Amino acid sequence: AAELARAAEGRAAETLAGPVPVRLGDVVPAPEQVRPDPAGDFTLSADAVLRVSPTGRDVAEQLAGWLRPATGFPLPVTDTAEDGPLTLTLSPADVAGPADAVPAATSGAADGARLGDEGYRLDVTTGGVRVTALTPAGLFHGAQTLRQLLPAPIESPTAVPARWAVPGGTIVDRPRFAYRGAMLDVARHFFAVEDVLRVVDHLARYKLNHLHLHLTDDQGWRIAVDSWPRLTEAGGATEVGGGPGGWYTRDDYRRIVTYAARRHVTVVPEIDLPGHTNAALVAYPELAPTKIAPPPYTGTEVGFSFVDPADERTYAFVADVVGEVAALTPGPWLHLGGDEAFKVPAGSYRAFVERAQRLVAATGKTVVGWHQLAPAAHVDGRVLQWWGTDGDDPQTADAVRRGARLILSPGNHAYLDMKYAPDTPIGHDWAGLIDVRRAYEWDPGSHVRGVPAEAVLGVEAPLWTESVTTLTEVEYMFFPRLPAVAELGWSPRETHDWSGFRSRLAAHGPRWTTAGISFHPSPEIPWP
Ligand code: TNX
Repeated sequence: AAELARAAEGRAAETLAGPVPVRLGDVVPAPEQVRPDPAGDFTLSADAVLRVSPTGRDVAEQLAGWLRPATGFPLPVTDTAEDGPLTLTLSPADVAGPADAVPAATSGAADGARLGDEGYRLDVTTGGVRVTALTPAGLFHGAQTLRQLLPAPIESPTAVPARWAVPGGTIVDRPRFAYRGAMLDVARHFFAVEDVLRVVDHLARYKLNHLHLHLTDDQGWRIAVDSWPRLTEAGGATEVGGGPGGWYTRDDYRRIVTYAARRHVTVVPEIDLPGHTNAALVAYPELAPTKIAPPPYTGTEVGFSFVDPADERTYAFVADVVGEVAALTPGPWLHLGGDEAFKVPAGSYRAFVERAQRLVAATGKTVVGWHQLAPAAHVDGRVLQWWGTDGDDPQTADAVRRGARLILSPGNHAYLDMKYAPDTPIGHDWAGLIDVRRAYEWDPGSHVRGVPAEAVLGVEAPLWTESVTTLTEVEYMFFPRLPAVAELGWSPRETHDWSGFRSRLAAHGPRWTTAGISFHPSPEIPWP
């Protein structure tokens, strides 16, 4: 390893001349504040060391893990004894770090106080790089920014010669919305744990902090529930198209939530009720209104199945399921679905939802649901996920007046299962075609009439998987649209600018290629 590092250093020295390839503002999502200093460019050397205050150690280890393969540098992580805000410095071994070089006036408490739960400050001087934050999440987002400021070959899984230069200056950054997410439908097609972990990595790169897992649907039940074992044994063995399906054991699910937590991503589990439940009815016919088991379903229609809202056994089932899922879930949310229960009359639907909401509240979790839950009574903290295509939705606006907050997932902007163009080989078009510009050009703060920006918790990009069968296809639908939604969730409205975004995004193509991530080479983006 030492030999490799020396060789890499030699090559780096040869390429020391020339401008830094990345500009300080070339970050996705766009940072709140960018102050370039061309006199402050920093070049990472083979003897560089990461110094971190103790609570930031895990972030520093992750950053080192991203930078070691391509640089071939050892990048040891050492603790500093520093108190106060978390700091992570990356500088040559013989330099204390750039702290001394940063004028006190620009690193004062005023910025620090504004950083909040997820913000960070990044200072790059000739002496090194320093990331400062109030929380490990902030430090993690700052580390992701630093990763993007290194040249694209940093994504290489093996050592490559490059000048590992970082553009000089200061970034002060924090998110616009607290909730920034993506949804993966693991019910229509099942995705193995390893695939889900990789999806978490993709979210984390773009500062998305929630992964919503659509765990149950007509075609499959994907999460083990000990008190109702046939849900997975019988209900998990199918998927769209007739494949073998699959499900997560409790340990599988724990692995996912733990991996996500380390990357500051909160898992939001969805148990879709009362519709989208054919797989549950196959496993437990007593839940069916007819009390007769339906055949397993591997097609792609929606709206035909539902659990019996008139049977007490149904509520015992809901209580057991949400109780077990809540106990396995470290995050605060539990998503109850609620969409497309077309066969349930409005009155029974509403009564069912109100009981189910109370059962979730009893687990200590906060209810999330598709906006079809709107007519039901408010429960504390309730969040509706709006997936309409017409921002004139009086029922949802009324639910917001009664206390609900909104996650914005407009079908015609944020749905990643929509095709990019008529010739996109997979995906739907019921909400229209969604090219990158369409994914980017809308404002979550003012999208639904009568819903003020303060009621908007954030944005989420759902990926339904009726036609998406592999991780490669997930990536193809994610990239390059996921970063567009991420920018809507993170960046201040003032930075929103299509022409700037498309050129910043273009630079990510080579990064994805180097990292082995599939993407759709959208013709709207000026790929290098
Ligand atoms: C509608 S959006 C659904 C899903 C489908 C999706 C396909 C929503 C809450 N329900 O059941 O998979 O359309 O785009």
